[in-house]
Amino acid sequence: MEQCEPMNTRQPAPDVTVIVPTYQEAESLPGLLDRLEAVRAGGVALNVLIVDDDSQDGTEAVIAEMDRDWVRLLTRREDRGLSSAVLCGIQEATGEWCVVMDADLSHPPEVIPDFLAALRGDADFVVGSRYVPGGSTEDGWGVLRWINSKVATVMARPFTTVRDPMSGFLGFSRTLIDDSDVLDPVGYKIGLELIVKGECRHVEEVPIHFSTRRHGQSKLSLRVQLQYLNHIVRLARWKYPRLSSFLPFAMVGVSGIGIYVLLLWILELVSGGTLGQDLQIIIAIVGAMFWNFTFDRWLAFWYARKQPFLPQLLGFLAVCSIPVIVNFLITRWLVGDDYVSPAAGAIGAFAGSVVGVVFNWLVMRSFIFRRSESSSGN
Ligand SMILES: Nc1nc2c(ncn2[C@@H]2O[C@H](COP(=O)(O)OP(=O)(O)OP(=O)(O)O)[C@@H](O)[C@H]2O)c(=O)[nH]1
Ligand SMILES: [Mg+2]
Repeated sequence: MEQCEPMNTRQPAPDVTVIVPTYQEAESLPGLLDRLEAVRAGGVALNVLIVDDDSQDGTEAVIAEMDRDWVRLLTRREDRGLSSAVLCGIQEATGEWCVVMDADLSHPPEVIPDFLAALRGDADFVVGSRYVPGGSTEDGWGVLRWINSKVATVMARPFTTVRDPMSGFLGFSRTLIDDSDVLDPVGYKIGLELIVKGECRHVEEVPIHFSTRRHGQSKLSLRVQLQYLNHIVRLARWKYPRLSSFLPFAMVGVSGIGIYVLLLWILELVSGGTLGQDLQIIIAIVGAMFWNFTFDRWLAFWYARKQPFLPQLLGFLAVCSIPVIVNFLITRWLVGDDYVSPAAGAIGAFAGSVVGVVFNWLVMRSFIFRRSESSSGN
């Protein structure tokens, strides 16, 4: 995790630290702080930690001018990014509980007492939710943004049943994550990361009305959306390591059949049979094996990518040779005397793959692509 600059002063521990990541939100901050002040006046002992990525838009002046001793500004001059800003805020928080919210007034601070009530009950995580009864989204979301949010929500389904896992309005205990090294979010969805890696069992959703921002600009770019895909893959590898290895392995195996058949077809077309059947089959098999090796190493055995290449390649070829021999013999038997038909190749490869997929995966995982101490989970 990235480091952040330490705070200068410390106040007596409040019940809750409200962490507000900001980038160029100077215009929104006075309104947000006024509303948080009203929540304090209602009896919630909270302090606020604004984690700003050196916006240079007057944020520092706004905070200085408002001069609230329960508000701290933490300016990160080198690190960047929403998730790391939130992690930095958690590290520096002093309250027993943390609430994370956007600065742009999309999230109503008035529900913070409901968050606390849930956390003091049996919730181990609270989400401000648009998609539970009583929750809503301000009109004006374009179709694209709506579809985007729904698709992203569906993709989070294998990890949590929370209705609004994309929410950035979160509440949890400051000590939810003992070992912050386990956290490795990319992009925006720090909530999903905390719920999954904090192994939260009881996530409560507090309904909110999600308002459209009035000031400043959205930082939700296409790049951020692509990072979400990467984040989902990382979470899958963390939560379901075997399945996340076996499924790509099987899929690469199927694609290898396609490559094998394609190569047989191209060789037959180009050579017009002059290469000889055996050579044609061998070239196609070797081509498909290299294809599978490359993609298996990248997708199925990602954790061993940094280990030496050559022993992995040789081990891979050795293990593959068993189903490959099955494939060769079946193709050879089906092709008849002179013509290597792609259909024969497909049947041979299919039989070889069925024999090989589970056997190969188990052997390779145990002997060729082993997890080392330093293997990254992602
Ligand atoms: N520190 C920090 N804060 C960020 C960064 N990117 C976004 N934020 C803040 O994170 C919060 C959420 O970002 P938004 O741009 O509002 O994203 P959004 O809510 O999905 O999009 P809109 O509804 O259009 O506002 C806001 O308070 C931003 O200022 C960043 O790189 N660093
Ligand atoms: Mg926003």
